[in-house]
Amino acid sequence: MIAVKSFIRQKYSPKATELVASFRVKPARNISFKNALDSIARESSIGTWTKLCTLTDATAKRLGPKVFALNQEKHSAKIAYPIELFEKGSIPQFLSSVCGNIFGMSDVEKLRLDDVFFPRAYTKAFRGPKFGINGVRRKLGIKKRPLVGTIVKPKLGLTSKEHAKVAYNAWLGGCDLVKDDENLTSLKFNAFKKRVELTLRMREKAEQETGEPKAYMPNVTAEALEMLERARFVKEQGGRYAMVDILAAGFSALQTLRKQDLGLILHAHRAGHAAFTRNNEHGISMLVTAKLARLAGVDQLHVGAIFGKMEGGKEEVKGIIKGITEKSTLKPVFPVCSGGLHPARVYPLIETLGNDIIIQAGGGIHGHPLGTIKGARAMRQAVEGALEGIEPMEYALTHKELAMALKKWGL
Ligand code: CAP
Ligand code: MG
Repeated sequence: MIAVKSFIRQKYSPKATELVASFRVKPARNISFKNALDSIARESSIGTWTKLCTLTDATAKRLGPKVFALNQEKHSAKIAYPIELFEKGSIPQFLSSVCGNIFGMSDVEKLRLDDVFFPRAYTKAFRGPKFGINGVRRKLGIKKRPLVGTIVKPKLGLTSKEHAKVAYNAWLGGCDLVKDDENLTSLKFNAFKKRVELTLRMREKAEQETGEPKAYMPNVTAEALEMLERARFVKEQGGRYAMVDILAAGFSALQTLRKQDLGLILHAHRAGHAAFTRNNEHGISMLVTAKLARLAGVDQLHVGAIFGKMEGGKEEVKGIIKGITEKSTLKPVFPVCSGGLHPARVYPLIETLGNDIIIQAGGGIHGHPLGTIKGARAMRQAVEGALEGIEPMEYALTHKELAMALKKWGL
């Protein structure tokens, strides 16, 4: 290979205006750690595989990245990129740079983007969440406790009318939020508009009967223009939320939806993320994905449930929560814990993550032996018990719906 200038620095302190990416890399055979890092830095910024007649030293100096904090044992290093390399307010352009060609280069066998630091000058150009944790709490009138939500189950198969009835039961039993499942969009047996109309009507009835604010999170995911149309329809019908499968719809469509500023709280489902986040040695971490979702402007995001059916341990989930709630020019995103949760798992979840979470259970509510209403009641009891610091077994002595849930699913 023809020698090209190295971007590696023995010592470097990134400027406050630089975007810093943390990578781990396993170089391909016959490629040194440093050469692999140089290839990554070049390809994700201003260069290519060879020395260019068209790239002046002045440009390389002004816009070139810096590779630093090398740790060969851990295979890790950081790259600082001048902010001028990034289009303000564009997630697609960021993805094409730092999450682009580099993952397919033959110089690397494995490459993992673990984390990204976005400088203030960069985050400022994004809208971020319109409501964030406090805004959502205000809308629902819930000051401190975790929010309780459900996913109408079965995932697919109910008619719009049946769907609305299940939602109603969940609200009556004590759920604050009811959402569609990720693959329920607009289907022959359950069309979007009819479902939204009927379910919102049931929401009003449930609000009147319980005296509690309730919310429905309809899944608007579709081709971008259709998705906007569906979100507008939700707004017209008096809805407060739109749910989006953010990776299926894509960040571009998500940003477009956020820019409409419809006043809807955006709930982000992350279906499909594990295709590129799960392999710890290759791909893009969920933490980075979550930070992008915050930039784009979701108000709530699935982050993992630690004790549930999906992969994702305590450290990872806590790290993601930190990434979407830490101090920034952007509002904090409400973390959503979902997937395989049931009443017995609520206590350790709250003990581990605190109160600023949304706890969702689909199977863990509609699978209750006495049905959805009692299932939702058992979940609320589990939350109440945990907030009082009473272990589920003890709380169940005086709460029969919780007792039945524990009997079915165990601790
Ligand atoms: C939960 C859920 C969510 C998962 C996805 C489901 O249902 O609706 O899609 O939470 O995982 O269909 O599995 P259950 P994550 O309560 O019945 O498991 O939140 O980790 O993205
Ligand atoms: Mg689901």
